Amino acid sequence: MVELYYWPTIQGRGEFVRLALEAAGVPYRDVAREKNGMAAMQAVMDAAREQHPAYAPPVLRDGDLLIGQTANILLYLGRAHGLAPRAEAGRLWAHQLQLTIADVVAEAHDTHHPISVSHYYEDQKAAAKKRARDFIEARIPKYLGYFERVLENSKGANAVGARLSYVDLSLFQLVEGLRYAFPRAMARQEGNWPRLVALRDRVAQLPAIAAYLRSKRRVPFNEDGIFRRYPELDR
Ligand SMILES: N[C@@H](CCC(=O)N[C@@H](CS)C(=O)NCC(=O)O)C(=O)O
Repeated sequence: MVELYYWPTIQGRGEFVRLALEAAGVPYRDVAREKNGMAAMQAVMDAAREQHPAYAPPVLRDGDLLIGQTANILLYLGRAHGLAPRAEAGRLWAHQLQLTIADVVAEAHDTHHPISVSHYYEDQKAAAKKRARDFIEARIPKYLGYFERVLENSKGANAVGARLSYVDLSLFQLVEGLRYAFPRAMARQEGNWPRLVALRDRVAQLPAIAAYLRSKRRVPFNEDGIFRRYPELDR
């Protein structure tokens, strides 16, 4: 069975992988959430033991393959489980969009950790306020406006090609995360991205995803993850 290794108490970047596994109906173990799971994750992260060690979770093991980097894991799952176009141009386009999602996810994270991941939020609050203000005013509209245009240009209702892909699932998660972290800013801006919001709604209603979102397998958003609700950072 496929094994996902990711921090057990947050959605984080692991959530993009969980959504793909759930949508494709792939049986998987969310190993770090099991008993003694953190020790198992530590062992996988031990570079000395693995031929292709990962720098940071999420990590996916499928048979002999150990794969790190969220977008890389999705590249693999997309091909293996029909969640991406098969032709090279479409496959690369999906990967390109996923890497852009990774960029905005990193910026969303940096709103609460603008100075360093190694320091507490409380020790970088002033910088966080500045960073969050710019993220809300300049970066969210630039990124989400881009994804809106991608949806406008795509032939179907999905981001890439006629069928659902991991990019659609990730765009759902991006909108969910930004809504959680910045509810006021998103409420103010969402009217600018009707296709993106419609895509978010369609993904939420996919039977496999709706069932997952209702289940205990979906970790709730919280203030340890990437998308954190700090009202002082919202506008
Ligand atoms: N670019 C990587 C980033 C991985 C990453 O930053 N993982 C975080 C959790 S979401 C982590 O555990 N980082 C530990 C570290 O950077 O030292 C990806 O998309 O998978």
